[in-house]
Amino acid sequence: MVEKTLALVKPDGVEANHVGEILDMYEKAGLKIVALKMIKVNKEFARQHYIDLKDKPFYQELVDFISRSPLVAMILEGEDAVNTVRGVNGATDPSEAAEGTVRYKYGHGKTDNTVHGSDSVEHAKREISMWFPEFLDSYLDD
Ligand code: IDP
Ligand code: MG
Repeated sequence: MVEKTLALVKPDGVEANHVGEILDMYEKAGLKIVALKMIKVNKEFARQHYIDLKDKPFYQELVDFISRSPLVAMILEGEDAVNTVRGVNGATDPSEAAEGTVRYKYGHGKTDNTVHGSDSVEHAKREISMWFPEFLDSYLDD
C-alpha cells in the first residue's frame, strides 16, 4: 500500500553532517520526499512527540537529546513506507542494527541513534499532523 510516514534525522545526525547521505538512502529505497524542513524543537514539543515513552527511565534524556540542536523532519511516501523507513534506519540500539543501515553506520548509542521513523500508519498520521500541521488537510484523508 502506498502510505506516508514521518522520518527525522536527529540532532546527532545533523551535527555529524550525515543529512545528505541519509536522504539519499531513503530515496534509493524508493521513497519520495514530499515534505522537508529543518527545525529545532523545544522540550514541550519533544515531550509530546515521545509521549508514549513518558514512563521510561530514559524519557528526560531523550527529550533533552532531541531538542538540543536542529534536526531534519520529513514526510516520506511510497509503497510500505513505514516499514521501508524502519528497515533503512535499522534496530533501535545501534549495536544491534544490521550492517548497511543508518544506525549501524552512524548511531552512537541507545538514545542518540541518528534517525526516527514512525512505527505504524496510525502513528505516522499523528506524527505528520504534529510535525507538519500545514499539510494536515491534504494528507490525512489519503
Ligand atoms: P524506535 O526509534 O526504533 O522506534 P522506540 O522504542 O520507539 O524506538 O524509542 C524511541 C527512541 O527512544 C529511540 O529511537 C531512542 O532514541 C530512544 N530509546 C529507546 N530505547 C532506549 C533505551 O533503552 N535507552 C535510551 N534511549 C532509548
Ligand atoms: Mg518508535
